[in-house]
Amino acid sequence: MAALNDNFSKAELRIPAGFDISCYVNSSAIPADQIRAAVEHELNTTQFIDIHTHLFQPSLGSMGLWGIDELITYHYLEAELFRFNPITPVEYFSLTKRQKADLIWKTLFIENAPISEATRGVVAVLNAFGLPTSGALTEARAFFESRTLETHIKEVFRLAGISEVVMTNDPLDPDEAPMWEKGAAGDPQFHPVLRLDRILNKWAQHWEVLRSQGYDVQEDGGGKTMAEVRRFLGYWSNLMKPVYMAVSLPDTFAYPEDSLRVKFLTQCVLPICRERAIPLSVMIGVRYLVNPALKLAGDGVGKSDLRALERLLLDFPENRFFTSLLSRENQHELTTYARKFANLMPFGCWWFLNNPSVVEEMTRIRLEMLGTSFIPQHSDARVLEQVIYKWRNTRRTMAPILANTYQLMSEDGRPVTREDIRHDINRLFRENFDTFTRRTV
Ligand code: RAT
Ligand code: ZN
Repeated sequence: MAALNDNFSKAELRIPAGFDISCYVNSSAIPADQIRAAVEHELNTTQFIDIHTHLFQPSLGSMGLWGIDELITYHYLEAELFRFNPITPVEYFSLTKRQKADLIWKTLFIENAPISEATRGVVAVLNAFGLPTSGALTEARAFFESRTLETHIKEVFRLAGISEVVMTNDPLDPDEAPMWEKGAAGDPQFHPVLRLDRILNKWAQHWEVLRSQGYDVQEDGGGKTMAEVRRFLGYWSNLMKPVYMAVSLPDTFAYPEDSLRVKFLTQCVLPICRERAIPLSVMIGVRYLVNPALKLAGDGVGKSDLRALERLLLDFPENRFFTSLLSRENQHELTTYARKFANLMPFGCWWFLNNPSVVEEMTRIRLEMLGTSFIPQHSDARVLEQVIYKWRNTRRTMAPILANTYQLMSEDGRPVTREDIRHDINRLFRENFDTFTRRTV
């Protein structure tokens, strides 16, 4: 019998009782009517690597969010609250966390059926832990309060079918940075990423912070600024040992351009990435705070001119770029660029794109144009338990897409084997990340 992952029961793997899995254990062709089950089996038994989240290793203390009130006050749900409840953002943000959660729960889960992607996610998490999905939150709150973080993380990862997550670590976050400097212990389940938004997007508000730390930088980027920012990034790379560096960029991102952002990018970030042999992740297409009153929920999306990315890929062939774009309209173009530039790794269906209809479209385009040479999804989880529903949804959306792909291949004359499916899923959800980051595994 195939070596089923011990972490999954047969029921969890959705293998019907009496189902013949012998075609999975040798390299014989899988019959057409069993391709879908074979794909589901491999998706369910492969432990994915979650390549971009906002989760934190336990040694970073209260940075890491988890539990029912955090799940319900996720900013994706805050944005939905204002569509259904007349409360103003000012009134809402003056509430305590628990009051906010109660209001969102009442509005989006009790007075209305939770049919949106983000609301269904909370339901799926409650369901995964056997908690009530309607009515009062009392039992859910008591359950999460009774958990100890380390064992809870293990259980959450097991339910999500992931082995590791990649964090987002900001060296200019006044809460986070001191913990790294005090020597926060590393964790094999959480990989650091050096996030650059405050340097590349908000230099005017942060140059003095660097200066106060002893870096000889100037607001206009003159003098020793470039060398000093390189020194800053080198210091933080030594401290965090990031698997890559990352930045989110506006839809208006331009390159080449006579701007401080582009100077920092080309004279500081890309050289350090080359020196350390790590990729840079560029996430392009955010329209920051289109509605500032909504705070974290206030960002929007804009279509980008990808000639900027094209020039970066062309000018820096020795750098590797993970890329995720926020606009649906940019996705086909990005996939085409990946066919031109091997130093580009498209990843994920980011933020407003992480809905089954769009994920399906994007994934089909990518598979048809790139085979398995991309990374289909990341969770972007901000609250620990979100990985359970986000990865469940990914598996659910992927299964028919991949099954259809193999079906077409078989119809065209190349039978599909269990090894093909296992190899491809492993490549999509693990190996492409390991290879692109040149991680030794
Ligand atoms: O998806 C999100 O939660 C956004 O708010 C952003 O954090 C985005 O994912 C990012 O990394 O900038
Ligand atoms: Zn993110």
